[in-house]
Amino acid sequence: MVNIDELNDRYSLGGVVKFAELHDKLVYLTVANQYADAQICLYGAHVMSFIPHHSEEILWMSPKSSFQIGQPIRGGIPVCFPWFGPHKSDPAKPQHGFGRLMYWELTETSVKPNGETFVGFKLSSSDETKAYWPHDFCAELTVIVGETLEVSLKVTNQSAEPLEYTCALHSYYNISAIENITISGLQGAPYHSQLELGEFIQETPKIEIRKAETRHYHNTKATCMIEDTQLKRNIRVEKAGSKITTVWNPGKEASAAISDMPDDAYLHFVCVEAVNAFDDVIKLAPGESHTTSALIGLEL
Ligand code: TA6
Repeated sequence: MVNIDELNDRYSLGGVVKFAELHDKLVYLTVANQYADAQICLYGAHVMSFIPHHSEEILWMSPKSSFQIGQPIRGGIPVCFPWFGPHKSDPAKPQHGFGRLMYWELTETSVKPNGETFVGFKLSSSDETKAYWPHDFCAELTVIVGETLEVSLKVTNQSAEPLEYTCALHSYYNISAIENITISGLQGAPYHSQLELGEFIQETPKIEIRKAETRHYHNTKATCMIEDTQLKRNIRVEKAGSKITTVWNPGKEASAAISDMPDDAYLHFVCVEAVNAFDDVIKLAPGESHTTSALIGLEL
């Protein structure tokens, strides 16, 4: 199990990185450096908070998140791996894979020469992962906390056979209100929606969300901007190693039906996710790796 004293002895970095228990249940670490404050839970290697100095919280965290082992954390940046959405053949397996339902091993905390904080995690195949997915793999999740937040998921195939996986950095962004924001960067991109039949093209330069939306934009590596007229800030979401961008807001009815978020949660967050899935499934030969990253910051 994860021991806070041992973690503090081995991985705390002066006042910069410290470990604590969240609601007496899960172990997390706090980062406080010259650029920002952040919180990362070791369960799921889950970034829960990122507050650049002189700004408000960038990520949305549900006040009703259960923070229980066996349940995903609601909000922040869930790491969906090794599948995105429902399992393709076994509905009994957990939605969005098992990566967000396990403790990841902490491998490194360090200070970069420019004062940014680096945090590294690893999830290796084990009997527990093989109960869900038969492959030998190593997944490494790294987080760099600076003026921007960089999150990268590198997966290496350690088996003798090829493997396939899908994944997402399922970021929830904190917004003043859904009617105050637009998302730009996806104009011209084809998308399919989970809620409407058909294939579509993003015609307008700015997406406005006025109802439940689960849109999967294809063949796009574009940087997106979440413009918030009330908070007077633009969140810039850059990505690499991903050709799908998912935009999700549950809308009123689904928000009320999801037990670990408030009924009106749909007003307060939007997800813009770096995804590999659909026509962007990752196929790895033995020994091969792939990295999916998101770089999140404020555009001044
Ligand atoms: O990324 C969008 C999505 O797959 C939606 O379909 C929605 O269900 C959401 O993720 C949240 O999934 P979760 O399993 O965390 O409730």
